[in-house]
Amino acid sequence: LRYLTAGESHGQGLVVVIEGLPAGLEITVEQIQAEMGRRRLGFGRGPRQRFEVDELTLIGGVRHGRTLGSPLAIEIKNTEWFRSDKWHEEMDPAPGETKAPLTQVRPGHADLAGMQKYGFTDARDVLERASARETAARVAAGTVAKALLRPLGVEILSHVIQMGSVRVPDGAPRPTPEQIDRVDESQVRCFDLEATDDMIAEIKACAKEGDSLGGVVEVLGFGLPVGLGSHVHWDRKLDGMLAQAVMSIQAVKGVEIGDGFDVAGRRGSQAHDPISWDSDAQKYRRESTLAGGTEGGMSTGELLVVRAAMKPLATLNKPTLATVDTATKEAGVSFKERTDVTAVPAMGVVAETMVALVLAGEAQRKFGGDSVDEFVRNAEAFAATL
Ligand code: EPS
Repeated sequence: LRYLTAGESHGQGLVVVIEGLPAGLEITVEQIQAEMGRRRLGFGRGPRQRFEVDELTLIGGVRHGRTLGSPLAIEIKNTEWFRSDKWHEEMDPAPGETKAPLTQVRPGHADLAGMQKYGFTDARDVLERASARETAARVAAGTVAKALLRPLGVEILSHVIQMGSVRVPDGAPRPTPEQIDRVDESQVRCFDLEATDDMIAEIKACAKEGDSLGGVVEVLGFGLPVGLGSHVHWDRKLDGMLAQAVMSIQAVKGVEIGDGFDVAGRRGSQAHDPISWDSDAQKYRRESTLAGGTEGGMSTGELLVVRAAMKPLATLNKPTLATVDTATKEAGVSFKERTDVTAVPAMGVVAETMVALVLAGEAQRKFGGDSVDEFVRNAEAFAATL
């Protein structure tokens, strides 16, 4: 499974092409829109999320609601471009130049390194593509990956476990796939009601000061087949692939599988998930989730646990971060852009997407199949051998 996104934050829109899907997968515009709507949820997001509607077109690869096995192409129009002429001059693809180059590069963004690397004199040439707007296209692709995993019995969800300094208590119950609506109904996509209130208070206090907040989300994968990924090569290890995919999300600075960092401080006798045989279910079980559902770079069939830490957004509503003007080399503060106070709840949905894309790709590698029926048949035949 391969996919590629294109498009700038304030351009005409985004495009994603997904290649390698089997035929016969049921996909509708409404299904993709619903997932993309989940990404726009969350207290602390900026004004753009309220007016941006995800207008989608399935350009190719689907006929009468089913994939054809050909590349699936999805176009997502940017509302601001099509309902006003606001960005038309600034982002015009035709030859020309901007009247207002951005040169007060923002610390913590791609601005300065990108300008140096590509030889630009306007930070907008970098930030338009570096923006997390691009994750809208990833979520569209992730919807398709989730749809492919569903007939195998795999469900993926996420919840926020930390917002700024507020953290859900250790050992608090985790949501199950039946409870995902409760997570999405929380204004911060947190399953813990008390922590939800504290997180909202933290965001309000932060917004008042024109500052921003980071946090941690936990992605859970239920019903994984045994044996996705492999121990035989470094680049086929499932935990390695998940870490790369999740780390690639804008502003993510840390990824943990299971209790990764906590386990590092324990004795070996307390750091692993004991294995037992469940004679009723006729399957092996691990009694805890310390390893996060992978051993030796392969899925064990237990609950997959992937956590992602997001830094506070580097664009502030009240710019205070010291920087330099790249044209004059004079000291100043980073320029003001319209922004969110926090995007941690949205990042959770994007992290689900990245996990789903990795798992769907690895499930296809293991089970193959040119049609969904063949893919599922092969997975069931493998499961029967266990
Ligand atoms: C973003 C800044 C904001 C966010 C945007 C990501 O956009 P704007 O500057 O246009 O107000 O709203 O996120 C999205 C548009 C989106 O769909 O998630 C940034 O700089 O990364």
